Amino acid sequence: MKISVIGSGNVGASTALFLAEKEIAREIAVVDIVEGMPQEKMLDMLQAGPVEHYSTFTKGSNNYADIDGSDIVIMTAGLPRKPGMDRMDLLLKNKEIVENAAASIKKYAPGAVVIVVTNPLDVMAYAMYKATGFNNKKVIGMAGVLDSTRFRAFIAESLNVSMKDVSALVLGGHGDDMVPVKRFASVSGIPLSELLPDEKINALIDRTRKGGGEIVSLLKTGSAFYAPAASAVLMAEAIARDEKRVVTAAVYLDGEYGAKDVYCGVPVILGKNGVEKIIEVELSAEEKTALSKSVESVKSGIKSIYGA
Ligand code: TXD
Repeated sequence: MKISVIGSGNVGASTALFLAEKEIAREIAVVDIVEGMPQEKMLDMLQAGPVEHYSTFTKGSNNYADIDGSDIVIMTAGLPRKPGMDRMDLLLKNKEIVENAAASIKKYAPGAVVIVVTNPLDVMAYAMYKATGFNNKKVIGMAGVLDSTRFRAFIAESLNVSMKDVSALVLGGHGDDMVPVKRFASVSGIPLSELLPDEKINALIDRTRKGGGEIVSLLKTGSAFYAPAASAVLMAEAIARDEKRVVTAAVYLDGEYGAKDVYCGVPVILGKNGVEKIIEVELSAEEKTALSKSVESVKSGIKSIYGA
């Protein structure tokens, strides 16, 4: 198993470290355009192996040829969001970076499953799918795992219970109109509504929606990276170990949930083939409206770069 990470910035480097520590692949290649940085970070990480007890060989370079033969490619290269900058502002610049990477993935790792992290996430996943021409089941966007883990962490904190027992699902695009579904949140099977009053749940939902922005306003020089990297690694592990994990991911919709030719976050089963199945659940009228609003905003992002 070989996994490549494009981009050795905050998300890319943290992704490589989580991958190494979990020994998901024997070999990890990290490519960035900044000279010296991927080389330094991956050499440093290699040298931590004997102490941290992982046997993962990490290598950094400025050469896309080093992703050769990868089974999984995690795309993190791009510009991060700055304070006051909307995800959509990043669109054109990051599309160019995605298309650049796509050309190399096609050339050097034509059999890979690609996990896209670059923002604006759903539109960039679509751009990666279009530019690689890969089967859409093999190009998957990471956002739902992150949005859900944020919601789960806030629930655990407010109930003072273990994070491990909290389960939650956030649907929709990775934007302010994401759809955290109240009735899918539970603690060891106990519906969240039994444990917290509605207004408290609504406040946690609101904080989840603004979770990325909260971090940006604290960090000022960039956006979140530990939780995003951990979320991308969960997806890579599910694919590498064929775990059939049920998560929310941004996937290509071809009629599912009433949406067509768009990427958006819905529940899926992840395994060795990438998206093994899209799980369609019956949504309430209110949830349907929220999801279609989210789909529409991704569509307008796609339209702005691809035309009607
Ligand atoms: O939920 C999600 N999907 C996200 C997405 C959560 C957090 C961050 N999200 C997005 O990931 C963020 O908005 C950015 O678009 C990416 C990467 O975020 P990161 O915080 O890692 O940004 P950095 O630290 O600036 O790193 C980006 C690196 C940097 O080292 C650049 O030199 C490199 O990308 N870069 C490239 N590498 C290879 N090839 C090309 N063309 C290239 N262009 C820039």
